[in-house]
Amino acid sequence: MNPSSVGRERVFEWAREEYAAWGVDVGHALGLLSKVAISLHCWQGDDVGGFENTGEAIGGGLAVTGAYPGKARTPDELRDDLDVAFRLIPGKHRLNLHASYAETSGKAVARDALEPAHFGRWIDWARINGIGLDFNPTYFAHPLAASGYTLAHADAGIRQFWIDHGRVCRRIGAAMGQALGTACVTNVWIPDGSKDAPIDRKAPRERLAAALDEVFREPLDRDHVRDAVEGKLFGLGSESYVAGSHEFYFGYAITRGVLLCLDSGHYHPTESTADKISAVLQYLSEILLHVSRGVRWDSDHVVILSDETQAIAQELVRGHYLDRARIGLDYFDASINRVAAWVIGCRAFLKALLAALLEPTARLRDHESAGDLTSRLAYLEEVKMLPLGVVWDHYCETMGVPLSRMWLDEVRAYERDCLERRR
Ligand code: RNT
Ligand code: ZN
Repeated sequence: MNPSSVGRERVFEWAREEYAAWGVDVGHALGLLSKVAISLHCWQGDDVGGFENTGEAIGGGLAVTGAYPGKARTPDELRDDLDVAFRLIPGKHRLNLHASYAETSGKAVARDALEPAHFGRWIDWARINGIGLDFNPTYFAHPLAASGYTLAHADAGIRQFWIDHGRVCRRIGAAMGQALGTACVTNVWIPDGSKDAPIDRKAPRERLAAALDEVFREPLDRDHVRDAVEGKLFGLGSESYVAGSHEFYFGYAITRGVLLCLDSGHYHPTESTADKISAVLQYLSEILLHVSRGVRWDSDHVVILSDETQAIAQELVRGHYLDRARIGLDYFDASINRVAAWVIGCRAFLKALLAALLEPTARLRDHESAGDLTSRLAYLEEVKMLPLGVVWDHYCETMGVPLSRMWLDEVRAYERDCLERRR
């Protein structure tokens, strides 16, 4: 032990006692935190580009802004970048892939003809690194999505193409889950909607429900693949109507027994995603979270330790929901170093979880049930001053990742040695 780590050790002992005085067991909290897997979204690494090289615009109402140099241009570069990010995040996490990240050896493979073999290198990489995979069919950046409609399209042929895409993606998800021994969440998000107010809100939703039933028809082992559906309020170009709205998918998930994905950028800005967790989990066995940060709209800013992020983590912990929620990140910022963006967002959500795990929840709840709302508020505010950062540093050190400040030096070194050469 060097002198500074001896100092840190003492400070940690003091912090442990501070928490103990509030009835909180720091060791127990850290044990729980180390079991949480966050699914890192591959698409932060290349601005949602994927590797189909069709020259197709991203579309689907998704927009990536910024021109920071060094984005991954090939699957190998993306994996290199992910290796760096994973080394700087404490714990064992997962990778969330999109179908458009298939590796087809230079051959054009239609999205309805994708196979597990096209993700073989991703699966090998995940196995070597002990990382679980999650998956998503890609319903954007494609000529047959250019109208803004996919699974809810009025044309039966186009609808069928996208149904078949969904089907092959579930099989790919199942192959990933089976190969890695951990169920792959395969999440369906489609952009379908319209810029201006439609006369017919009903028919696209009827078509969507029927198309989803086709996508999910084949029975697959839940130990290999878990289906999820993700709704949204609006997108660029679908400001007035989105077929797959929150209500649509909430009902769909309940009646079909699939996971509901709550993306924290997908609601009215004053609506709380955190508040929805205990509501929807009354009726669903599991949910998927896309932790994101909307700034004025679904802007997909990098996740930070905001009140909203903390509220989500608090709900997961207070409700004992950590084993009923699969957690993924979903944002894309091309204005900063993309590897740093992964690390910042993932570390921020882990900090939020740590804060929630270190909350003296039982005590606060006792005050609440006794009707002592003064103590509840007073102590909630005092708890904010507890030495969270000391415990976080200790956690990073014991998990073998750089402490606060230091991780960015590694990203900078990687930027100098690798990313800058990509110009
Ligand atoms: C879009 C959804 C969706 C996408 C990814 C790329 O609004 O949030 O999850 O961000 O599939
Ligand atoms: Zn999302």
